[in-house]
Amino acid sequence: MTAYPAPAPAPAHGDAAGFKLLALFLGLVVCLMGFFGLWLALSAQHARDDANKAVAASAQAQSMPGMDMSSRAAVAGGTYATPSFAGVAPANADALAAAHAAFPATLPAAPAGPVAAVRLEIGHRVVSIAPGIHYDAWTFGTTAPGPAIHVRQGQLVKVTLVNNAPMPHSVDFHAARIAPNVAFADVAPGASKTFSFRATDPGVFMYHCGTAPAFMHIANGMYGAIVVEPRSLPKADVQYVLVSSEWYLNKAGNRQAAGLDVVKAEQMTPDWVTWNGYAGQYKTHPLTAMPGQTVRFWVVDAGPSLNTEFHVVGTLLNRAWVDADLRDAPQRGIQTDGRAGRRRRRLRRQDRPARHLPVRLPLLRERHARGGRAAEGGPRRRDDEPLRGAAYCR
Ligand SMILES: [Cu+2]
Repeated sequence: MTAYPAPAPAPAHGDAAGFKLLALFLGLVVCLMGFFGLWLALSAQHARDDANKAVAASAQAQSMPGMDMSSRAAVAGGTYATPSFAGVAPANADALAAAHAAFPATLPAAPAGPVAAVRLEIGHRVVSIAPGIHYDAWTFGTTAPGPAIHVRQGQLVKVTLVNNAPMPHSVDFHAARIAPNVAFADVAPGASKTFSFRATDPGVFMYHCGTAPAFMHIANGMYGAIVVEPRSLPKADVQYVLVSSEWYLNKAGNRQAAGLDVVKAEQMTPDWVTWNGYAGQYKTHPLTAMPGQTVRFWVVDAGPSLNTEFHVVGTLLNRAWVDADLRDAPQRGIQTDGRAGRRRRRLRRQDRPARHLPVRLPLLRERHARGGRAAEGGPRRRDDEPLRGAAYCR
């Protein structure tokens, strides 16, 4: 009997269809894997491009003199801003404060005639911001704040901006109604520009550098006040211009000039808060008025971030024009007001011989906001003292 191998069973019709589906599925998987691989490759290339751009941007930022971006990188890496340097003072701080030439707070005279020529030269220079404390600032003129500018309502303000700094800067006048993309455009290093605007709105306004990032340029010292005096205003015997601002230091500034700590600026935790750029200068060099005189303060909060709520200890302001719209009736009997970037004008009458203390309020909120670290009014502030103002009237 011959044995024959049993023939292999013919595949059933259903099995054949299953193989086709399997093959189709595997083909799709291969295609998808191919696309996925291509996507991964493109993503990796984009990531490399982004990383290269970030490195280039970081290198550019690092190359800006006076601007320390390293702490921002540290934050990204899980660390924080540099420690506070509030209240750092050398042993001879009192002598340094006495020897310091206080920023001139007296309102300068307005030019006569229909045109007020304003020339601002921009530079980078080391300035003193407190006794024994130095800062590598960017300035209009030679100081931070820049010079107080006084014009009369209706005058044509002709601004000449000269950039002597090694990087682009600009100027933005809040008193101007103008095309900012033209008038406030960047000026290259070594270049200059001229533009004009009509001073139609009376009040006191901030001017500042508007080059991006503007808050860093302001934090580095590029701000000032322009007073547009209306045609008729009650007489004042004494007029002062006060500009408040914050300083965010990347080092103490006592041995080597400090620069900007960007993270502190972003976190609004300044080391120093000043009137006219130097802590406590009007404590050692008081602003004065005689009994019976009317004193007018033109106050600008340059920030760049914190509010200044101006208050004179021991008296009230007879009249106050909040946000300095002098066409409105003034508020009367005001104790305090103010927000960052705003402007305001106050009038008070000195009734008797006295020492008064203008301060920034509210003290508690600012102390909490800064962890009790910010200092104003001198190098000897302890954390259990209130923040002190810088100006006195006598
Ligand atoms: Cu600038």
